[in-house]
Amino acid sequence: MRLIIFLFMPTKPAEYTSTPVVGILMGSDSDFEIMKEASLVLDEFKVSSELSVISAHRTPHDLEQYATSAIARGLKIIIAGAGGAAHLPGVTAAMTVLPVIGVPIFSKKLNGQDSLYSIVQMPAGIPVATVGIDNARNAALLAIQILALSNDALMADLIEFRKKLADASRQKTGKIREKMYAKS
Ligand code: RP5
Repeated sequence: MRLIIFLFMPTKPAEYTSTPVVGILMGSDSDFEIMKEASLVLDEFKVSSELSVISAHRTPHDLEQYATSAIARGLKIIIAGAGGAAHLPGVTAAMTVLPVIGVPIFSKKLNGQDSLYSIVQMPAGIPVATVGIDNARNAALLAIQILALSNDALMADLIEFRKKLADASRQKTGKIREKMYAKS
């Protein structure tokens, strides 16, 4: 009977079967427009991720559950974005030994400097790797660089990505010269 149930169980769609290796956290849905960039970059590199809204002050017990179960659930890295008194990345880092990358979210009152300082100024012992204000893209790329250390295919993709970045940069000389001569 058990075997029959197993055989006829519907298979999940492909997108639900891969275990996320990067957890993307944000303190509120107002952070989503920035934090979705991390998810898109990870998708480009075919690194599976999961997005969650968990607040260090509004739902601290949910955060504890998330962070303390992260390793068992297969996560390798956590990216956490928060604004204002942005304690989400630091508190997450306190509850897991996984690397945590913090994304300071721009805030209108202090132009994101409150978020930046709250995240980057972690006291010694519990590090949070911090990227620039709103730079969720770099957080994803840093996560990919860490994962690539133990994944040759990902490393090859990363090297290819860097080559394209360099090519695009080199083309900028031509572009500015074109603009210069177009004016004169
Ligand atoms: C932080 O407070 C969130 O990370 C967000 O950046 C900020 C504002 O949150 P909401 O008031 O928009 O929910 O916890």
